[in-house]
Amino acid sequence: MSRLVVVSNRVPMPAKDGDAPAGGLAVALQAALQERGGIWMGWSGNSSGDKEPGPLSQLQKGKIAYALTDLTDTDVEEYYHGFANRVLWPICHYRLDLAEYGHKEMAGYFRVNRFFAHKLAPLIEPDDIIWVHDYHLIPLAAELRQMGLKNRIGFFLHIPWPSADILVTMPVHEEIMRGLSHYDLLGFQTDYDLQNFAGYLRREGIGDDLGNGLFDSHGRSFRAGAYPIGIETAEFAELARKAATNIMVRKARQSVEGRDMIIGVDRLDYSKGIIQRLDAFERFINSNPGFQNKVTYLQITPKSRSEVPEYEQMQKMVAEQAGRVNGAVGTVDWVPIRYINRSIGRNVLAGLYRLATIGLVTPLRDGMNLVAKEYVAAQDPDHPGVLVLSRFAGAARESKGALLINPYDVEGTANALTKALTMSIEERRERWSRMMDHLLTHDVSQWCEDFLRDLIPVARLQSERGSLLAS
Ligand code: ADQ
Repeated sequence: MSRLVVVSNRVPMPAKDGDAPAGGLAVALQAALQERGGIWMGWSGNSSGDKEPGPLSQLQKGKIAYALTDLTDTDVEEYYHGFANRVLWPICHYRLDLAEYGHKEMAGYFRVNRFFAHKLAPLIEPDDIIWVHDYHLIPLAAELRQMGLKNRIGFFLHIPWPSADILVTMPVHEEIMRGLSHYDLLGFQTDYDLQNFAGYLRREGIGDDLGNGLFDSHGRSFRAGAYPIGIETAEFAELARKAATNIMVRKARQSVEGRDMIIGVDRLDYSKGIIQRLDAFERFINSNPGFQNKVTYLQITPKSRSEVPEYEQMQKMVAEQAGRVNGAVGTVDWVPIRYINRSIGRNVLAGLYRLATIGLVTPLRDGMNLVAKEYVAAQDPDHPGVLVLSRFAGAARESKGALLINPYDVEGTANALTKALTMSIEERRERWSRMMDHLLTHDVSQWCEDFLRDLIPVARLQSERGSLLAS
């Protein structure tokens, strides 16, 4: 069986005993790596200052070798903060206004990808299957090809892929698209992202959509498809069921004191629509005075990327907005919004989702949004809550039982909250089971299997199956 080599900007290191369970993606990829044996390579998250990083630090755990490299201060600034987070992230989330182009940063991005390729190449064997993750590493395959590697290389993009109109505003859009053509399989979250990719090739006249997921561009043929990522549905549902006895969950239940709870869980990021959501909650209370003192909205938002100025500013804005709404609509015995600004263990999170009557997930743009799926998986089948979900999240394509909203339409979102809170239990159950059935069959292990099945050549898969059957 071919080994699997996973490359991602950050690498989730194996959990020590007693740690909170890892997220679904890490678990699924670790399982695939454990089955085939292989390597997970990426940045350690540390800087080597102004000195060149030393050799890879390697840790063998079962059949998986974790291989990490440091980066210099300049690399971190240009590749990670500069280009990945201040150009690709805003562009892919349709925020042209926030993209900051600098030639140094663009050059740094390509340079660090070359550096990763040079660190990785000596570890690769001819039969290895390589799976690269996310927007930090788009040029990696081109760099590996440049060094003569002929392996199958796949790429999965976790964030949205924008339309051609947006993408061409990025000065290096041609190099980025050329980079993508060096993969054998490109995976997007939804068919909209795939259509955007195909639309660019057509519009710029640099490639052909040959049908059946086959594309031709820059003299290479490759496949591209939509592979919507899932969560570890059954395990997460079990975690939520067991969390009822967790002390923090019990305290949370006491503190809502019979009120309905609305929950929002997001990394602090401008793409998540947190400000619009707080506005919608305020509008909902103002238009429905009968709900005063009857609902508690819990927003859990750990800091992220706080070294980037826009994120620091957002942190202030969200805290101020929550305080302002509490001041405007709260009463002496009711704090409408509870705002928690840190990370929470996965089992407590699962229990809190289960307590909430509404999962409020309103990104302005999101590749998939796993919070929406986790909220559904955590519900009590007899008393499920309602998912209120932005139509601009990739998850909206699959969540047939959700109340879909447009997060820019504050009044529309407020109306959806009223509808959710007054929905009959029969309708809630019917909507929930439609979503849960889908999530159980389309979980993260299935996602991983689907992607690898399409990446590994059919002939090799058949011989692997043959040898598995024979053994
Ligand atoms: P993210 O933008 O990070 O991921 P999302 O899919 O919502 O967004 O995943 C966030 C994860 O972090 C969830 O598993 C959630 O439980 C966890 N989380 C959030 N807040 C937390 C808190 N306070 N405490 C603990 N855990 C918290 C990117 C893309 C998404 C895509 C994923 C996976 O932007 O669109 O769905 O990758 O492909």
